[in-house]
Amino acid sequence: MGQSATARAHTNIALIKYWGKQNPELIIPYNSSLSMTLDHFYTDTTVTFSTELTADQILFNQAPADAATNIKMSQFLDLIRQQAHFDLHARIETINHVPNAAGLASSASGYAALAAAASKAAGLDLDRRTLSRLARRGSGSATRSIYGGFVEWQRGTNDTDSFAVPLQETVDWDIQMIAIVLNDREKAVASRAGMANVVATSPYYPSWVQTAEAAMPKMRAAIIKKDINLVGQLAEQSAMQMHATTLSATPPFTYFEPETLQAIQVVQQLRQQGISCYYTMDAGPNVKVICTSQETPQILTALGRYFKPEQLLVAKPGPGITVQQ
Ligand code: 2P0
Repeated sequence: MGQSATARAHTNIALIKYWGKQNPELIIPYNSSLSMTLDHFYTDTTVTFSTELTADQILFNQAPADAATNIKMSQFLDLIRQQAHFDLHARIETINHVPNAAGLASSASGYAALAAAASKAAGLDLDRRTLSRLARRGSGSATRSIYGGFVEWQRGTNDTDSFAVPLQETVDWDIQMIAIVLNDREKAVASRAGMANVVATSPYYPSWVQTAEAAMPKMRAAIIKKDINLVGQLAEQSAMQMHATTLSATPPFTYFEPETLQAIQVVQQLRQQGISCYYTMDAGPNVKVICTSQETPQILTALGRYFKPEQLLVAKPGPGITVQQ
């Protein structure tokens, strides 16, 4: 028996951030989140279940995965084996078209592609909502990478009602992001550990949950109105409110580095000159600038005074998952 399938999933950047789990095992978040899927950055994953394998084999860009990743991915495959009622091992071949250093969450596209390829290879014909729930078990942000365009992850309270829904799959207005790659040093605090520490210790955490939830209908409305300035303002607020929870944790920590503040300053100066651009940061120092394609050349010129051309990656809204057998 050798059953194979290949899936492609694109990464996404949250405009309203996911930050903190009410159920760490099932990855049920405390707050809903809203993201934009990107076109340029994606993961291709092929999964083959075979009677000839004696263990799961996992290859990233053709090199064997490290031990921790092996365990995590095998446990994820167990969820699919349980549903498919078989115990075959799998070979997983993943090619990441997400620059490793770009701070563009390859776990989002990675687990979305793995969920789609592995479930298809196992003979399960899952609809996109069920795929979104499955991807969630691998990584929270992967929940949203099943869909293209603007996507909402409705937090829910349990495994069945915590999933993403598409908000605007085809984006027919001018919005894109410039990812500024500041450095490729390994994060001192992984996002999973960072958010757990914040939930457990930050006195501001309850306020985070409340404000993030209150921002969801506002962001939804801003997207429906195709209002880049409102989308940008709300995204900036969400990012800074999320990062404030790290400073207020015990022990306190931050993902910012000096260049993060430098990039923020350039964005603020451009805005003073009348250019619509806004910043957002995730669990790392890199900054993503939300802007129009029309104004991107001017923004790239301004950023080019501080950053090299290869540090500046432009991405448009991208598509949802595709699967082939
Ligand atoms: C997000 N981040 O909404 C937020 C904003 C980072 C900051 O989702 O523990 O890799 O696997 O669920 O999804 C990054 O965390 O965490 C993330 P797990 P994940 O995009």
